[in-house]
Amino acid sequence: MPRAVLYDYFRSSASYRVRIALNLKGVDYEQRPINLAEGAQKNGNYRALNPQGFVPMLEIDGVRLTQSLSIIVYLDRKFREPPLMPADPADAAHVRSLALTVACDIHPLNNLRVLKYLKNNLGVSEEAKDEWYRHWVAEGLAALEEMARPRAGAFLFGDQPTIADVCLVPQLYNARRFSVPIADYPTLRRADETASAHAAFAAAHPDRQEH
Ligand SMILES: N[C@@H](CCC(=O)N[C@@H](CS)C(=O)NCC(=O)O)C(=O)O
Repeated sequence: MPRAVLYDYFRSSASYRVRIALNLKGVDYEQRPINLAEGAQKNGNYRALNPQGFVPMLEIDGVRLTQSLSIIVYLDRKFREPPLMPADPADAAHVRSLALTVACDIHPLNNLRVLKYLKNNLGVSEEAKDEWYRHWVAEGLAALEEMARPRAGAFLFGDQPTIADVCLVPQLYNARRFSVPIADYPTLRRADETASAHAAFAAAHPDRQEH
């Protein structure tokens, strides 16, 4: 019997973050795919469970959790090993700020509903929409590279994966998917490469999910 049920979508980067965290913590889970391409997130049954109509959502220990970072913090507090945040408060603030740069400043400008709104409601061309995407991703990743570099190791902070890597890897997957150049971000690429060789990250990859 799986310990948890994850409502996700294979290409959703917020879902990808939670899959990585569940794998790192060794939590057994069952997936319930919500097909974003078909608009299943807007379906009344799903909205009744999650009024925002987003994935991911996690049911675990008799509670229903939304918002990927909130879910990951729950997992980190509930399952102590391996810790996804450093113990030192200043180190933890640094790592959290790397994660939030991705989750609050890059990803929300570029997710499906924003891109759809630009195109369908504001009449923005396909070309301008792609330019919007590339602009915000490039600006965010450039800042992240500078922020992470001084304290990075094999991962974004030192040599163990943290919540910052959990957010980075899906964002770089998306960047590649939409042909955003990432050559100028050696620190981010190194962390991504290290993570890709880690079984917990590899098993969470979109290509390894059923859909
Ligand atoms: N802040 C939320 C963002 C969740 C989110 O944007 N999910 C996207 C997929 S990555 C989604 O469900 N989009 C549905 C839509 O745009 O209609 C989190 O971190 O969980």
